[in-house]
Amino acid sequence: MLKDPEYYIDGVLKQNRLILARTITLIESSLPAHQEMARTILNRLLPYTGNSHRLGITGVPGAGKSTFIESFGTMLTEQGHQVAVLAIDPSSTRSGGSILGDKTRMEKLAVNERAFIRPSPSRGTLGGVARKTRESMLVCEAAGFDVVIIETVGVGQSETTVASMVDFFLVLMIAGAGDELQGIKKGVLEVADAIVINKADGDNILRAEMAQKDYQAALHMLMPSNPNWSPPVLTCSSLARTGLDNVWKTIGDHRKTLDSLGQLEAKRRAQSLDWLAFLIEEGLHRWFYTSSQIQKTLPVLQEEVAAGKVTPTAAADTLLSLLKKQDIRVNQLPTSTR
Ligand SMILES: Nc1nc2c(ncn2[C@@H]2O[C@H](COP(=O)(O)OP(=O)(O)O)[C@@H](O)[C@H]2O)c(=O)[nH]1
Ligand SMILES: [Mg+2]
Repeated sequence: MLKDPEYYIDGVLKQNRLILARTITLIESSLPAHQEMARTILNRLLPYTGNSHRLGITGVPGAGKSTFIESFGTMLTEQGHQVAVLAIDPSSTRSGGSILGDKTRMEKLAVNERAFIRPSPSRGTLGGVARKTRESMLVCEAAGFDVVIIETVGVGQSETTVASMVDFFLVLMIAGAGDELQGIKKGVLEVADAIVINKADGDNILRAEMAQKDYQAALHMLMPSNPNWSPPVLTCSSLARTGLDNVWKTIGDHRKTLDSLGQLEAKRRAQSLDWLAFLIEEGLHRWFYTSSQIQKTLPVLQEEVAAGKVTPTAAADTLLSLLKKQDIRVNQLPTSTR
């Protein structure tokens, strides 16, 4: 049953865990009434958002993301921070296993009073999941969490999606056998604010340091996305809990650099505008394909184009002009994009 908005707003602002979780459930829900309520709540919470370190973490499965977040998050709570962890895992629907794995690897953080962990919404497109995560991040900020960590697996497009919603994007790596750069896309390195080589412990320390040099050389050849910040390559061990303080110091240095140049606000503003553009595109796309007119006409025109009777350009013009005749109202948009 839905309560009135005050219930959720007050609960979130008082950092009531149960109500925070319920609010995120509303954000994740596809029921129109829930989405409407979530929008009301978010609008009211907006003035209380923005006061956190927004951190994104990616890395291939097995790199140690969950273990890292467990150790790093615990360290931060010991220093007095309040840490929220959100996950984007586009593979979880298929594999079904990663959330369970994460729960067992974030055992301590999961019961930590100063931490809040929310696994990935298990259904939806990357765009849908990204919206939910972005809005959940805002709710966590309103609840007073001063560090929000968004975790994603290094597959598909999810890394760049996460990079576009955080202040600091960290790529967690492990020293590979031989080819250090294998399995990581160049686009990911381009958006990284730091690379951290994990599992620098035991007889792996030397290999981790070699990987560190390789990545330093690789990053050297890329144009930094911000001329005022050269992404460092660090090493750490999430199991032995070494090097984690250095990661936090780096995040602090990055923040100071952005702040001193007035770039943090600018970065977040640009991210909001990008997000708006994305939502518009996604909404238009869905609106197009769910229009009954289009659904009727598209197959016909597809056949004609395939048969060489109509050019693709003419067919596209015809389809788009069908839409132009319709009155565009927001409430005609499918609820999933709202
Ligand atoms: N030796 C060592 N093993 C680690 C470290 N961090 C994680 N692991 C191990 O690597 C495996 C994958 O870790 P996990 O956190 O689940 O990786 P994820 O898939 O990226 O979330 C587990 O067996 C961890 O115990 C580390 O710092 N050192
Ligand atoms: Mg994991």
